[in-house]
This record gives sequence, structure tokens and C-alpha cells, in this order.
Amino acid sequence: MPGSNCAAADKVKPAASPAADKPAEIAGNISYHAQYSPHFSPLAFGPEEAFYATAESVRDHLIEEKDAALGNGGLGRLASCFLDSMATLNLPAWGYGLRYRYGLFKQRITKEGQEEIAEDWLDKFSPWEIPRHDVVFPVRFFGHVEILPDGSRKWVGGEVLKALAYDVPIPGYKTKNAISLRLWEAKATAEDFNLFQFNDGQYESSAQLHARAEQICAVLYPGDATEEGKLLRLKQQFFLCSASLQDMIARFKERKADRVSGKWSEFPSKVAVQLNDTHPTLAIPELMRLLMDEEGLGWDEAWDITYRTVSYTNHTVLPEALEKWSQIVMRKLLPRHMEIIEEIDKRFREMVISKHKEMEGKIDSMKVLDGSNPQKPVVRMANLCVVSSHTVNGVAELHSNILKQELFADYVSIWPNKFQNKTNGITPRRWLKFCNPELSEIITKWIKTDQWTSDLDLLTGLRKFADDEKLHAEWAAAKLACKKRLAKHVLDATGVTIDPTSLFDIQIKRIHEYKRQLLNILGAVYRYKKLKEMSAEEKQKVTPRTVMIGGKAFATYTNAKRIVKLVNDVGAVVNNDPEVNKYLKVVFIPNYNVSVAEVLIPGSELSQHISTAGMEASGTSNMKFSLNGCVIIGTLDGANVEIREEVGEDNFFLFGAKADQVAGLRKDRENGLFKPDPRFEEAKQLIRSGAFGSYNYEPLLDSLEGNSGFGRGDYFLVGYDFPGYIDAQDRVDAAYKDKKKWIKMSILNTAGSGKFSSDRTIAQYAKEIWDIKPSPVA
Ligand code: 26R
Repeated sequence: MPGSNCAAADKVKPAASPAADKPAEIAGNISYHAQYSPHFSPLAFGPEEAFYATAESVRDHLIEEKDAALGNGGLGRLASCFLDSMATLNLPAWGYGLRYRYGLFKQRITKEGQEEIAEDWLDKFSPWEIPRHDVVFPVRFFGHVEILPDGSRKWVGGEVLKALAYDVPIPGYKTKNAISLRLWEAKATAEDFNLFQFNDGQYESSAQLHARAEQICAVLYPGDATEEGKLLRLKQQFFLCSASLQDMIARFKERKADRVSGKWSEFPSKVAVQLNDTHPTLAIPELMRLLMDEEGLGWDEAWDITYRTVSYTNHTVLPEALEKWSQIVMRKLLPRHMEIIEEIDKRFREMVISKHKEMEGKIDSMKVLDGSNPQKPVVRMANLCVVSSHTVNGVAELHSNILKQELFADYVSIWPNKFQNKTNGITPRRWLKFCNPELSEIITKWIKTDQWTSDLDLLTGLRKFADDEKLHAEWAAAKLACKKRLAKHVLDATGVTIDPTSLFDIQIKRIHEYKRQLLNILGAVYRYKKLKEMSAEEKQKVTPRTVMIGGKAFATYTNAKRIVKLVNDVGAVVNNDPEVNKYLKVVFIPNYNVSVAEVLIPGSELSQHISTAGMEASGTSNMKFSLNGCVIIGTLDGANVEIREEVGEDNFFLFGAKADQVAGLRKDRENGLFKPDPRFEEAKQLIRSGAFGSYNYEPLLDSLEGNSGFGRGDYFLVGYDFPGYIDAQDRVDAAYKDKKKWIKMSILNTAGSGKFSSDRTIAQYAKEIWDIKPSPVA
């Protein structure tokens, strides 16, 4: 589960009373914190703090401090950028998540490849969280449903844990507003501790519920291969949803005085809940349950409130990532919620039949409950979200169109206005001002304002200087300084020395076959092979390049781990080959995380966003690179499409199949119509020859072949896109030789990045989905 899973925009103005959740008060107490706040610089300090926090001491602390690795990748990091923007735009908003004891694992690279180690980020305690012993809610699991004499239903029995809030303040930039990321910790009570058993020497059984509570917040995305693992994940999801909704309802009740009628029907005009992907889907039946069983509302009123409160963001179309939960497990863990989901499903089907007869044939794929396999009936979480939300959005134009035309196409004919796009964004405070002080200073000097930090469109002011030689000199010097910082990180982290005058080519993201790190490394292998075949004179003409790849592979994702191993093995050979290592280095950057990104992105010149078209919902690191004056080599996928539009076609190295060709190409492939490029065959052959060691890469390489036991017939079209990719890389080499041209491209990338500020994204959510207005602290 990511750092912040469901955001609640609280439409109630921050109360003026000394309510515990008053954003203004938090702002007064804590005006600095690093990991969650992007603008950790002395500039964010008020005068009263300045005497004990110098720029150096702040940076020293930052280096010491561990990332709060509460997220997995783009999803969680997006939530962090959103929190920064919501605070900065003075929006009365909250982020909710789980306080994982060990966040995402730490990656260590050994001879065997990736090793996962628990990340003890709370080891020396976190100074940025405030335990809220006054904010505690009960969360129940298991038990059964009782029918009361009045016919109403009540969930009773089972086991009850406590959710304890920890608040992490998120100060806005140049505003007095601060909001909270509220993280829940699961706890058992003293009453759950069996003193009798303990004194009898039965230590483990005396504290069973305490142990189960600890499991809930132990790790992010616990393995779900086993039934126990699946149950634990479902518990995590429900725990987050139940605690967060009880919190919102408590606040709504507290602020009765602010309301007009004091009625429940006002709830949707005061509270908006944004589901960050399907992980918090259980918020839907839980809100229904709280309204009906705890507050005494009828179905129709509870449904109306829930529907008008909840909206859903889809962050992936990958079929394996669309959550499906076993109805059997759900009924056992959450019997009342299963009843409610069944009722939602039934009413949805009835509505289609009565109002959209023409869609009757599509009900099977649209309905929430899928019983097509009677042994394994499931709840389709995305369907539940679509059916129960007033708005559904994708995260880039292309992705939102795919949702409307493919994944959710049938629902569009029922609810033509439900679907929207909200192209992702990144906070310019962390991803330029803080991480790249060199470039920030130049930008401010040339566009004669530092207001770009909160109005990123001002960067277009750089365009008119794109050919200015003085700017070019300053720009190049700043980039070189960042490259040297990056090179030092690489040396410290890997022992490999890289040349800061070579082209720095970076791909950092979670390792996944659709993101095609394999295409990248095959390209590097091909480059290596060509270098080996060149004469000394020919090599003189080569553009020296350092290829860096970083990212974590999910612990049970075998092919992703093989890719990590391959990159490391290729690096070990290439970097130690005196015939080529002046022209090519290949480095695997271990333990990629936010802090590492802050060093790598400013020092990048070329970055790779090369997913199979249609598969990357948006991507957000592409925006960070482009903002930092890095040129992208990429496919027409996710937000790449919009970045290319903004920065200009000439400043983007495009290659590859288009999203609408992919299905046809896969079909062709199945029909034996694919003819591999000889260069592709050469690269694979070199790996198979054992040039990079004796590890068995056959299963990985086989996934690129037609119809083998392991292979999926190159589902991700690495072979199809390989020649286009190599040609694009040749264009990169040529462009890099022309320093003037390259720096101009770099400037125009920064200049065209204004659209990708998360301030723009959040302003759109606030206006077009949440219907909330800024509420600045006086
Ligand atoms: C529960 C499990 C199966 C699971 C599903 C999906 C676990 C993790 C995910 C990750 C998805 C939701 C994700 O991270 N998507 C990413 O969201 C980013 C922010 O919108 C996008 O930029 C990125 O393209 C997308 O992959």
C-alpha cells in the first residue's frame, strides 16, 4: 500500500476552535521536515528558527535521514507530491496511509543478484511524526452479522483492534497552511493480553492479538502467494479504510456548528474521498456500513451519500494489477461488507436491465461479483469503484482514453460523464528547487523571478534564451556540477568510476517487463559488441556513454530479478574491459529510492521511458527528468505523449510501436509474421554465448522468443521495437556531439515542463472532482 492511499479533501473550513486537527496550529509548531516535504531549505524557515538551522546543518541532517519508504513506486510518490501541492494551494485536505514498521525493502546487490532486507526506517525514531493518543478508532475483523429486532443489521463478534493515528505535518510552500498525512498504527489493548496464560508460561498465546496487530503494519505489500498473505493484505486495506472513514465522520460530527442543516445529506458537500487506485476500495462498503448500521440511515440515503462522496483514480491497466478478492475470504473477514457488496452488485444489475436494456449482454463483464469460477468466486475491486464513484479518472490523456475506450468502455455508455482525465504532476519544490539548486539559481536569474516555484508555467520564459551563449555556458556548468555529484554517488555506492564528460543515460524505476529495462540492457549489449568490433580510429568517433539502470524488483517477480542480475553482470564485464570502458560503462544503481533520485535526476542528460505503448499509465519520473533539463528517449506512452507535445518533437527522441498497433503486432507475432532484426539476434546471442557469465539467462531470453515453455511470445514487443530503439540511440549520439544543439534541447525541456507541476493537477482535482476551494490560514 502506498504512502497515502486515500486522500480526503475536507470541505469544512479549518475550525477556529482549538480542535486537535486544526491545520493552522500544526503550521505554528513544526515548520520544517524533510522526507515528506519538498521544500526543506532555510528559505522555508521563519525567522525564529533560522538561528539554529543553517543550510549546512539542514543538509547534514538530510543525508543522515532515511526515506520514509511507505510507497512502492510512482503511486505513492505521486501521493506525496499531491500532499505538497494541496498544502501549498491552501486546500483543506488530508492524506491517509498505514504507518509501516518496515517500509519498502532495502535492495542489496550480491553475486546472486538482488537481495531484500527489511528497511528499519523508524530505527532511530522519526522526528516528523506526532503520535495522537487522542485519535484512536476500533477496527473489527471476522465475527458475524446480527439481525436486530427492528430489522437492522449489526456486525458483531470477531476481534477488535485499535487504530492509533500518527500525524506527519506537511507545510505548504510560502503559506501558513500545513496539512496532515495521517498514518495508522494497529494496536491491541491490555485487555487482549492474557495475563493468566502469560504467568502460566504460555508467552506466545498470551499475546496473540498483539502479534496479529503488529503484522498489519509490518510491511508494505506483504507477499500474497499464500492464503495467509492474501488475508493479511485484505486486513491492511480494511484497516486503513475503516480508521480513515471513522476519522472523517468524527470530524464531520464535530463541526456540526459549521453546517447549515446538520443533516447527513450535507456530508458530500463537506467531504470528498479520492481512492488512490483500488487498494482502498473497501472504503465504499465501509462508508455504507457506518452510515446504515452505526448512524441509522436507510440504504438509499447511505448510497446517495457514498456515491456523491467517493471518486476513484485508476493507475494501471495491467490485467494482473487489477485487484480481485476471493468472496470466500471477504465473507469470513468482513461478513457485513460482503452483504453490502452483494447488494450493490444486485442493484447495479437491476439498474442496467431497467434503464439500459441495450447493455444487458455486457452485464457479465461489468458486474462487481464474478462467480464464473464457482470454486473461486471473486469481487472485482475496479468494477466496485466504477459502479460506486461519481467520478473515475485516469492519470494521463492516453491512459484516460484507454480507460474510456477499452477497460471501462461499457460503463461509458451508462455514465457518459463519469470519466475524466487528470494528467499527473510533480512538485517543483522537491524536484527542482530542492534537488537542483544549481539549475534553480540560473532559472531565477534568467527569467528574473523565483515565482516559478509556485507557478511553473513561468519556465516558458526560458524559451527566448534557448540560443543565448551565456545561458548555454551557465547551463552546461550547472549540469556538469550535478553530474559530478552523481558520479560521486556512483563511486560510493558501487565502486565504479564514471566519467562526468560522458553522456549520462539513466533509467530508474521499478523493474518490470513492461517498462522494458531488458530493451535498455540489450541495447547496451549491442553497443558493447559494436565497440568490440571497431578499430581504434573508429572508436575515436564514438560518443562516450554511461548507462545507469536502477530499480527494485518485487521479491517474487523472478524475471524482474533476472533483469537486475543481467544488468549487473553486463556491467562487470563492460566496465572492466580496457578496450571499451572509455566509451561505455554500464552501472546498476543499488537501492533506488527518493533520496537517490534527488541525486540522479539533476545529473541526467538522457533518460529512458521506453515502456510498451499503452502499458505505462503515466509515469512521473519522465516529468522530473524533463524539468531538470534531461532529454527523453521514449515511446508514445503515458505522459510521454504530453511531454513531447510541450517540449517540442525536436527535443524528444521518439521510437516504437504506437498503443493502437500493439494488439495487432501481438497477433502478427502469434501468426509467425514477425521477422527479428539481425541486430536483436546479435545482442541475445552474445548473452547466450556466456560473454557475461554462466548464469542461466535462458528463461529471460526465452520470454522474448515465439513459443517456448517460458516464453510469452515477446508480449512486451522488445524484439519489434529493438531496431527503432537502436536507431533512436544513434540519433542521440549524433545530437550529443553537437554541444550547442544538446544544451538547447536541454533548456527547451525545462522550459516546456510547466504543465507537469502537481499544483496544476491538484487545482484540477479540486475544481473538477472535489468541488473544494482554497482556505488560506489568515
Ligand atoms: C495490489 C497490486 C496488484 C498492485 C497493483 C498495482 C500493486 C501496485 C500497483 C501499482 C500501480 C497502482 C501503480 O503504481 N501505478 C503507477 O501509478 C503512477 C501514478 O499515477 C503512474 O505514473 C505509473 O505509470 C503507474 O504505473
